[in-house]
Amino acid sequence: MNIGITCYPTYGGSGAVATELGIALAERGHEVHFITYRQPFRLPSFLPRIFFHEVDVGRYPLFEFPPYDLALAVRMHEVVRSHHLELLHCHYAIPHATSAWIAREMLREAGEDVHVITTLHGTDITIVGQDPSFYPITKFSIEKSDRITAVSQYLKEETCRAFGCDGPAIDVIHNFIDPDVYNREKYPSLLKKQVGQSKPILMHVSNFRTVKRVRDVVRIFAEVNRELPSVLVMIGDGPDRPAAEEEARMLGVADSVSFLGKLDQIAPLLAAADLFLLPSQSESFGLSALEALASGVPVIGTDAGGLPEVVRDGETGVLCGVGDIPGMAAASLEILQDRKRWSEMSKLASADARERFSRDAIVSKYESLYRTSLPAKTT
Ligand code: GMT
Repeated sequence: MNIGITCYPTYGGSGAVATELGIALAERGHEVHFITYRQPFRLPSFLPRIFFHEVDVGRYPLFEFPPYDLALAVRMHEVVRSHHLELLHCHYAIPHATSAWIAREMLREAGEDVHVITTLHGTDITIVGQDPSFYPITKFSIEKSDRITAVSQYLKEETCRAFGCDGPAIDVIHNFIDPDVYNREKYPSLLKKQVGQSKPILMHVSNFRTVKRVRDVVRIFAEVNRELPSVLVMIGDGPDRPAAEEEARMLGVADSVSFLGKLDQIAPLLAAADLFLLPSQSESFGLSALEALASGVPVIGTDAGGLPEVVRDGETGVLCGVGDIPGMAAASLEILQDRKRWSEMSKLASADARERFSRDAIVSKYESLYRTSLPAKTT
């Protein structure tokens, strides 16, 4: 198949999933065209059967807000025609599903067609999509997609609750990991060398947006560190990083916290971690938690949204209420101070991630969704 993929190229789960899906599809012989404003962060510079089409938003002095969604629609329309794409797979509804709808309408005017599949990832439904400025167009664009997928059962139910269930049925296709990449045994422990072999390493990876509650990460760590000297490694960047840094200074733990910024290759770092902290306000799935589990790192997080579908509470991690810092700190200490329990959880985390979320099985689900979505002659 010739497939177009549009996603946010920036640091974040939806871009990571879209890119890794595209790479896996190309490995299976499909031709994959990424259409977005920048090369996606997890896309290496060259891979066979993968093409990147940059969306150029023309600047004009009149535009305080250049219309990216229109430029994207035009680029989608052009790439569909020039590379004979059969489907456009949009990751994150806003504005990608809307641009795809425009591109498809333009094609239909000329007697051509393309199938539009939208994968809902999280805040496109739970926050941004429900903002009154976006709600009607989000609902419209979802309903006009040929097929819709959601990355968790929670997100499917939330979509129906917030937007109604009038559009196409929603298939739940969970996110995935490559078991060869997220493998603890594979990497030398560079991080342990840097931060000290003896202290447990707690880790957090995110885009540091408010929804991630990164100050809670530091607060949980400070409580753990008081009883069990440890280190906290913060990976990623975003609007709340200064607040997290300030929190670390205020709580007197700044010397034990390293902010490493945005990094592409997370697996070697996860391989050195003892616990992963994800105390999010809302999390439709929690790809970073899955990557941690697959690396044998138990997860301490919140029972918000789709996280309970990923983390088996009490078995591969512990989930507490949003903002329950004492609860998350106590659970962290309990696991870190009992190495036998840690070891059992670590093994189970890695096995469970492999059993339920392996790349091959999940990519096959997308492939079969594509096949059943397309008219018989093109499959
Ligand atoms: O919805 C977002 O805020 C963006 C998105 C991203 O690009 O990181 O995150 C969502 O999609 C991820 C991949 O499917 C999920 O793992 C995250 O849980 C989800 N984020 C939220 O729901 C806050």
